[in-house]
Amino acid sequence: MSFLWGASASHFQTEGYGQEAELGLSDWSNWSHQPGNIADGSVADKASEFYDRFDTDINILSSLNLNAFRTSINWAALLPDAPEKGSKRTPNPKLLEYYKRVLSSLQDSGIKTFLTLFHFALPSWLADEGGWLSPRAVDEFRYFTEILAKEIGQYVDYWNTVNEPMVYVYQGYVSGYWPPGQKCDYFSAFAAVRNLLSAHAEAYQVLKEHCPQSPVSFANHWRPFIPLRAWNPLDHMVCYFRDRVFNHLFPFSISTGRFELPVPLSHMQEFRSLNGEIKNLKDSMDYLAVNYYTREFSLFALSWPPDCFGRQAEESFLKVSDMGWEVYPEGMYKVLVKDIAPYRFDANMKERPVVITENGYAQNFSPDMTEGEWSLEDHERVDYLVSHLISVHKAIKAGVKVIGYLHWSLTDNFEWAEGLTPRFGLVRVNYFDQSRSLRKSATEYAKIVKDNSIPVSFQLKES
Ligand code: IFM
Repeated sequence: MSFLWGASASHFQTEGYGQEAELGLSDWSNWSHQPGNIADGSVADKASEFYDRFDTDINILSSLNLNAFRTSINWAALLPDAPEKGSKRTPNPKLLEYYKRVLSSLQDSGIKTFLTLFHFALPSWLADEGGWLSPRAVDEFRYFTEILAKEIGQYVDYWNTVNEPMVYVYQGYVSGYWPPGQKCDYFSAFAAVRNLLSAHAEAYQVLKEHCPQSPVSFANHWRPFIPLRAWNPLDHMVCYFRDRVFNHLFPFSISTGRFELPVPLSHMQEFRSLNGEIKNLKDSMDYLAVNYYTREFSLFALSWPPDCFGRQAEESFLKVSDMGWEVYPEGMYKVLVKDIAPYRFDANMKERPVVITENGYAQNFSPDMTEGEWSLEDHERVDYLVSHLISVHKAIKAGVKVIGYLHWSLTDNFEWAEGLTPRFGLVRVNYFDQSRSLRKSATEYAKIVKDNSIPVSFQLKES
């Protein structure tokens, strides 16, 4: 099989499904319409109009020589109603038809499909009754997965059950920047993680039953945590703790089949009730889906009671993107060679292939920008892309079985609480008329993909 070169996206950030905002179908559509929740005041009602323009975007993928694409399914619009006791609902036929058209045109263009089932947006009715804390969430997710497996399973090459579960719970229950907007609610955060693990395990079973040929995983956001003060043992402790929770809690639970909070949480009465085995969880991961962007300096923060999560340092030491994220390609190598090492082999010692399912660089440009050359000469993104690909290549040479790289993102899109301003696209979107323009990063990426190698000039620059 040739290397998978692709791009990644998600439905809410790109789709612009008309009725979603109009009828308030998802928690994110409602949240983004409440004043103050989105930094630049924008909404995702139209986003990059993938719903109406997927043909154009698939043609762009092909023109860039890409052979893989990842997106997600709009759960909220597919199954907008709460289940009545005992009865099952029919999925929105128009939307199902749309996904069939998207996925089959990708296949017809020779593009492998990666499909994410939960990428941060919940049906409103489920969010209203507690989201991932609702006792119905896991069953509903299983039902949703079953519909997709039966209806569109034939078009999906790789499944991702859940995207970045720890980012999701952190933003929703600790920072409060995302729905449900709770701050420092650690118990709910970990209870949601437990239910997300159960949901993943159920979905894995369903997909194995209906689509046994397609590998299933979840996408983990990996972020190396670095002690701000190398001499300070408390900063080291904070980093150790953040790493155990943010990077490892989900994959470690999958490899053991148990949910175990790290010390000291596991000694606390309230949290202890969450620990324990999760049905069907053990080893439910066929490949490793790695999202990597940056590293994070952390430090111990004085507080009572002591906060074992510490806090993120404000300092940065390298060039940063407009998200404030340091450009640290060495981190990609570290993640691939060291951090994911405990999960590279399944219980039968079969090696799991690795796919970089996200990696990208943002630059801020107001959503009001229209015609002109702005942002097209994106040398910073080219440097980011190439330096990270060099790290991926080094990891392959070191023996890691990386089979694909999907850049985040194909087009500019809606960056959650930051709105439409951060532009992650290889392809610029002019939100005024939705026209697409290739950035320099797109054409450079297309050349790399065509040659299946990084030009020597870039490699020399790196060494
Ligand atoms: O845009 C997000 C995506 O939805 C999940 N991973 C990180 C990206 C950039 O923040």
